[in-house]
Amino acid sequence: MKIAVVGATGMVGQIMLKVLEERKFPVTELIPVASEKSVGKKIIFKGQEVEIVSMEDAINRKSSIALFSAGGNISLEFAPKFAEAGTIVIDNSSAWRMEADKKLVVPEINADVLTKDDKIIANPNCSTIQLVMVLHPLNKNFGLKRVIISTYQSVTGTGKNAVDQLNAEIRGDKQVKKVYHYDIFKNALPQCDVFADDDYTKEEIKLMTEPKKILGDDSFNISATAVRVPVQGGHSESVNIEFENEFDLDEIRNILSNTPGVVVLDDVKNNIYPMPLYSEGKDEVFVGRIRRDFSQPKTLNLWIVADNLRKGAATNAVQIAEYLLKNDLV
Ligand code: 11C
Repeated sequence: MKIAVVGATGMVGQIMLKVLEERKFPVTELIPVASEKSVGKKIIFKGQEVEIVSMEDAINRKSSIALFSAGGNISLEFAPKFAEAGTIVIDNSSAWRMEADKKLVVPEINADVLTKDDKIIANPNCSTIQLVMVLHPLNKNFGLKRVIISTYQSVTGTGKNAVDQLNAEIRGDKQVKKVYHYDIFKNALPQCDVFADDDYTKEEIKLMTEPKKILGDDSFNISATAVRVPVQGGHSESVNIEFENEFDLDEIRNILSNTPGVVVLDDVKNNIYPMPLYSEGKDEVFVGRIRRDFSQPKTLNLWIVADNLRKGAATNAVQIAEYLLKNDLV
């Protein structure tokens, strides 16, 4: 299958290539696309050099699928052109996620909404994906009433320049161009992305809207605070969940342990819980610190960690492509 990767030199694009390779996706021809200054340069895929091409070139080469991770504006301009040429776009930006006629997909949860008519498919925000992987099985069993989420997000979510800023600050190098308004080393910034409506950031708004669309359920309330921390890979989330129905903690652990893609790491006697440092490079969503909130009935606290560039972006996109292939939708 001919596959284009748009944004092939970016942090997520690079992981997309790695994940396609690791999961042995049947790529017969890879078409890497990057900005004009990279056209003609080579990337390595399956041990071979492959030349980076321009957007126009890639559209004309009519790949079956294009994995996009080049930012919202590029997606808005070019995804429809790929789609017109007969290519199915799986888009990692926020451009199409909340459009009523576009599907927002986490394959383990709602891949069954996909049909042959879907030409632009949206990949959710990284912090949303790891959250819904845990919310979905709990919603099915106990009914969500209210979710309060606070995130601890790694600098890789912002991109390479943010990783450079953190590393420069660790080295004590003052010359680096700052991506954030403040130092990130030794700090915690209660701002991920820009401020939007009602003093919430765009990241918080994504966390409050995307889960309802993916779960196909807008009957529950959700409130978010997103914080950037000096972590280099892996987002963490503290989540407080009030259910409609009573639950049993062992049942919760059992349900999550049996959820494909979720790994329970919860043994506090032995100091076992998920941490971003150990989630890096892994495709699973890790959950721990599972405990009852004694301040009100039917309420649970837990802690969710995942590699934001993998399950939060590249792996989820490749899993959507795998689903399309397996179900004859491409
Ligand atoms: C962050 N979640 O960590 C963002 C990065 O809408 O796909 C991904 C932004 C998005 O800042």
